[in-house]
Amino acid sequence: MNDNRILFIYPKIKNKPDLKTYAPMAFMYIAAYLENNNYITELVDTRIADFDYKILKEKLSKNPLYAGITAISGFQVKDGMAIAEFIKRFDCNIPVVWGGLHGSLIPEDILANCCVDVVAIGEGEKIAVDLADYFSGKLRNSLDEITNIAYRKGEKIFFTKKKDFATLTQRPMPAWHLIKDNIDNYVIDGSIDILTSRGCPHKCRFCYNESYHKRKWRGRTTEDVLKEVDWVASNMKILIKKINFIDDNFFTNRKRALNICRGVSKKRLTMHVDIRCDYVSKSLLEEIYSYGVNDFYFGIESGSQKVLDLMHKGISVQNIKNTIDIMKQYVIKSVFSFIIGYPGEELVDLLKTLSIARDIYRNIRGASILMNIFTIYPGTYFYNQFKKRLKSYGADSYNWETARNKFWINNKAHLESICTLFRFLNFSPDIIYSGKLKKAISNALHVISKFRVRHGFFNFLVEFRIANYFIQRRSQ
Ligand code: B12
Ligand code: SF4
Repeated sequence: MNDNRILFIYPKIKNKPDLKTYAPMAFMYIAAYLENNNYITELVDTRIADFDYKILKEKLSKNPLYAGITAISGFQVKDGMAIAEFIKRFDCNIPVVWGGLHGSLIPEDILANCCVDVVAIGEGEKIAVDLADYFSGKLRNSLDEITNIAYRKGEKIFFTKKKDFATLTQRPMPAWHLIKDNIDNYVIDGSIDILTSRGCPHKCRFCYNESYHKRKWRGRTTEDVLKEVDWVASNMKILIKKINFIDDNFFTNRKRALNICRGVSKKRLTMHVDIRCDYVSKSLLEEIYSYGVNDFYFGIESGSQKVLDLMHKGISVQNIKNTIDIMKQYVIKSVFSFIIGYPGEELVDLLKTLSIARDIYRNIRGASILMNIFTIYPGTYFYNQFKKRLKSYGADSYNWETARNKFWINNKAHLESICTLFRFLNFSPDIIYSGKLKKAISNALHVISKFRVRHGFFNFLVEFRIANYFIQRRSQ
């Protein structure tokens, strides 16, 4: 076994590779810590197009201390399991460590696969170093001495002591230098991801935050963030034009967020931010726009106050309307995201949501609408309520997507057609078909979706039902 090398693997997000993807943030944060402790880290990112199992074999032949796999709920877990099995078939002595949100929230599901030895629960920086010390035999005689993990010994699963999350100050900068040569894979139209904080003080019932971060928000200092932005903008072979803040809630501390935006503007970069509608005001948007924030994401979720309240979203329909009114004055890129099919939503609520979506489409230039059917993710309110039932539908870590059985919805086909309609409206790249006939059909559906949204015709969506059938068949 190599005494100081750790291999980190990102499984695929969907059953085909992406041309470009999000920066491997978990890897970079963890690698920085490992490097500080004299370990060498290597990355295999299967999400990107040129991945081949040969690459994985080659890295495994170097006998890493352990192989770390990261995954969020969905296909990535399924692919991660296949990778864990591949590793054990290649060399059953290489320990497999699993991390990320999904495993942190339901570690026992992950450890049900005997190819995974340890699950890191929560933040991984310290755990990764502790495990490296353990597997190299340098420190610690037993896994029990490492906090925040679950591990399997034979048939039994053990949980070690829990420790609270640490602060985000005085940490090494994420190890961008390790992906510098492959940065082309992670820069989308000149924009690069930066994470400035973790957690969120709100308690939306569909979100992992309440159970994972316990409503605690931790931010990095403005200076620390700007140092990273500076490094990234100056050291990449690709011209970086925009910073994509991927925080759960960037504006939790408004003063800090504004200082960061002001600082980034001095570096002549533009920015993308997510912002809650109850935080929005004309003066705030004007100020951040003047700093170069020209790309927004708003979690609208629903046009019905009743559903917003059921979600514990903590915003009002009036907040949403104000946001829309302000955004009507700009011609900038913005995404408005909706959830339909939430438990308790009735037809009248759905119609309110569609009416808001229509208003956005008709009046905000540069806006895209994301319409998704509610999915129950681990660690959320409904997961705890319906755990048994979800499992009986096969919604386990191996095949999370079967949670899409959505047993609480009785008009599923109609809701799916609505989502498909909005995908065609945006012309999402993943539904543009190749081939002349397919492209012509796609174009026609795009035109029909525009017409339907403009005039508010959301009944008898036969054409999108048929499209849906083919899209689902294609992705199987
Ligand atoms: C980038 C991103 C993506 C990327 C892919 C990320 C990836 N892993 O490949 C894309 C855009 C593809 C994506 C897609 C989706 N995403 Co997303 N995404 C994010 C985002 C914005 C940032 C993730 C990130 O890099 N975080 C920063 C790093 C540092 O944190 P981390 O990954 O948790 O890693 C830490 C620990 O978990 C741990 N750790 C992680 N891995 C490992 C491995 C080892 C070995 C160890 C020891 C430790 C460890 O240590 C790390 C450092 O402390 C988060 C929001 C957020 N702010 O986190 C949402 C988030 C993860 N996404 C979410 C969702 C819901 C989705 C979608 C389902 C959305 C949708 N409706 O389609 C899809 C999934 C699609 C699919 N087919 O499955 C949810 C949570 C989902 C869940 N339960 O896992 C989040 C939290 C957003 C939210 N607030 O709801 N996403
Ligand atoms: S505001 Fe966003 S990040 Fe915070 S709990 Fe709600 S959905 Fe999650």
